[in-house]
Amino acid sequence: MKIEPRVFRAIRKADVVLEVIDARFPEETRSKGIERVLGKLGKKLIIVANKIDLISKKKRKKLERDLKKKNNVVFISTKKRFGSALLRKEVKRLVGDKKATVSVIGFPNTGKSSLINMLRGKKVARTSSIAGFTRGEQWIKLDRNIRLIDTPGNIPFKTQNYVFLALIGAINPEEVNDPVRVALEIIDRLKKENPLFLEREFDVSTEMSEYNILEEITKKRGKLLRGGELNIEEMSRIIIRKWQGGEIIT
Ligand SMILES: Nc1nc2c(ncn2[C@@H]2O[C@H](COP(=O)(O)OP(=O)(O)OP(=O)(O)O)[C@@H](O)[C@H]2O)c(=O)[nH]1
Ligand SMILES: [Mg+2]
Repeated sequence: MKIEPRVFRAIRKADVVLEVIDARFPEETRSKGIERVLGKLGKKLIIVANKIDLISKKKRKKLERDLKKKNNVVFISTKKRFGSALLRKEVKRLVGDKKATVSVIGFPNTGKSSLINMLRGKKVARTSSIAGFTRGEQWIKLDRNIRLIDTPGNIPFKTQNYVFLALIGAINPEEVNDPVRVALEIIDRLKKENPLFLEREFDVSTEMSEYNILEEITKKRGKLLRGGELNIEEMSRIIIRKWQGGEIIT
């Protein structure tokens, strides 16, 4: 298992590693390879499932059951400023009153910088919706005994799957080559997991195919090309923007 040098540096110094994952993509945003290495090095791991404001209670409960079987897990939403105390408590539970170094790792855009900001209680690390934003390494004192390292979000994704990369926010809506495919994926998820949201937000019936739903939304929002044809592509980018902006809950 080849680990990014900066990630490895952070891991090497840490007693406890916080692996930030996106609660909407718990499997895809975990690095089991790195988790195994942590185990071998005797480091403690806490999986920090972030962005729980973007999933339903039901999904969260299920995820909680699945993850808690084998791992230390804390559910947070840096956006709602939820989970800070729980996380500190979990770190304390693992290290007691000893001096400890904590580091944060994770795939791009999972919310590593946002988490550090939340723990510190004020904005100390910059956040950005653009993947790979954090460059320098920072040390932050969490309390008397615990210090925290901010590592850049570079557990690099291995996948080239642009639909997934767009959903995770690693590609900007303007740069997605086939926005329609991504929008259809979002509609598909909503249809399966939160049809009520789809109906309410976009005022469409969920009985149709994903493509028909997308056409209907485009019509309802009046996104037309010059000749009067539906501008499905523009509507798709709007939907992707909403998804990445955290306005869509599944
Ligand atoms: N809805 C929601 N959005 C969040 C949450 N936490 C972070 N975000 C958003 O996710 C995006 C990425 O957050 P960052 O904190 O910059 O993520 P990062 O892991 O440091 O990203 P890189 O440094 O680019 O790898 C930003 O647009 C945040 O506003 C959350 O709990 N809920
Ligand atoms: Mg960052």
